[in-house]
Amino acid sequence: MISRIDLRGDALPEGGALRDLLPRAEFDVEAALEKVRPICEDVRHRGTAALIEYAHRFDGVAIERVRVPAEALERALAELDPAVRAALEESIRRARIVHREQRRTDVATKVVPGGTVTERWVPVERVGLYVPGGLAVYPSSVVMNVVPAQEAGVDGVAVTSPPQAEFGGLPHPTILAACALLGVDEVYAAGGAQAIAMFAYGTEECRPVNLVTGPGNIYVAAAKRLLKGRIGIDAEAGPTEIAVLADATADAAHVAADLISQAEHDTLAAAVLVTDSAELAAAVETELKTQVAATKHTERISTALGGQQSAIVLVDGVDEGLKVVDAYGAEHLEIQTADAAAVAARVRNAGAIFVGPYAPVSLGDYCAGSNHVLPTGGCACHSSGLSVQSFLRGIHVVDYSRDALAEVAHHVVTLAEAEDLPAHGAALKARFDWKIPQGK
Ligand code: HSO
Ligand code: ZN
Repeated sequence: MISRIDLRGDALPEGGALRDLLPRAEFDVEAALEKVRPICEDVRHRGTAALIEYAHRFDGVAIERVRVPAEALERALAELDPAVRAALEESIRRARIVHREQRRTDVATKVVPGGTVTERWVPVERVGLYVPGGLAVYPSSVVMNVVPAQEAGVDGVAVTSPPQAEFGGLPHPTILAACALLGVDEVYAAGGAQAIAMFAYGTEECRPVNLVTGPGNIYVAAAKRLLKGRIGIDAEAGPTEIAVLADATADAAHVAADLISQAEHDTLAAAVLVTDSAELAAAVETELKTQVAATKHTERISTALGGQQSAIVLVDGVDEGLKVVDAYGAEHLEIQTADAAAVAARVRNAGAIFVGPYAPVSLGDYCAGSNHVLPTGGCACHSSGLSVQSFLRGIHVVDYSRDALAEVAHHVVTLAEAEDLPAHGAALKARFDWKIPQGK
């Protein structure tokens, strides 16, 4: 059911060429752009009326307003299964522990006597957090978006999630309950591209936001690409991915279970095992067969594991395996080798790294304290997952005295002239009676 790619024997190609040998799903955001453009324009011009129409067309629900009433949030929390409540509370508690430590303190650097540059960390004023609906319900994603925003000090936190026919046109009650647990009272029943447009342009019910974060389907990703600039975005999330770098010491049953766990998200989800052990590869294949047959979402998982985006990659050794996982840049990377911590320390590209036999990705999905909104599609080579930093801006505050400016003025004038921008130099000359001090 899962294909093999054999990279043993010859030396591995470098960089891009190696990346091209590795499996990856087609996720053509560009093609979805034309579909979402009219939807976003419509929301821009007709606001709530357009959202209500799209809820009918795409979600099959008749709603009268998009903002979720406070009573619905309270009711969802009151009716939440106590075990789910306890688990969510623990997830929130651990996420807060980690994200609180990510807060930044302002740094004032004295460049010269009388000349200071301070980096002031200021939270974004208003953010919109997207929580997907689709094949599963993701209250855990409410936690992963809201906690870093709150710990960053964002005042205006709004959450949106698709309306569900089953729940009278509201988002899933567990999502509403998670919002209530986190103290978020601004929640909308909107999904897809139209939800991103609501956040970007604002409607009668929702003031526009500055930044939108959170994963979604291809239309959500396309709308983020389209509206980027007007709003900030975290990333254009693609289907979820797990890569496991394992050697002969790994437990095949655990490796298979972990690959299956992320394949469960989507038929396009990617599961990639990189190993130097042909025995482990064979044992994992056997395990996959029995475990996939025994699990609930067999069909979805079989499609994901059998897709072109998933594979078992055979390599000569752990060093070669490291090259492969770096070229791949997985959203989630598990290291299941001897001396896993030392191997993990050598990884350059991954959204999050899970070290050793007792750190499965599922732990990180819910309760490790780490964030599960992570870069996909190889973006881990240039981007990070969601954190407090995602919701902050570092503003340089420049404060120079007359003497400090006088000391450097001639250099500024020289550089301005070298760039043929004499008016830049004039802004300094004007401050010194048009006579530029020659510095020390
Ligand atoms: N693995 C997903 C997050 C998730 N898993 C939510 C379960 N629920 C992307 O990191
Ligand atoms: Zn997951």
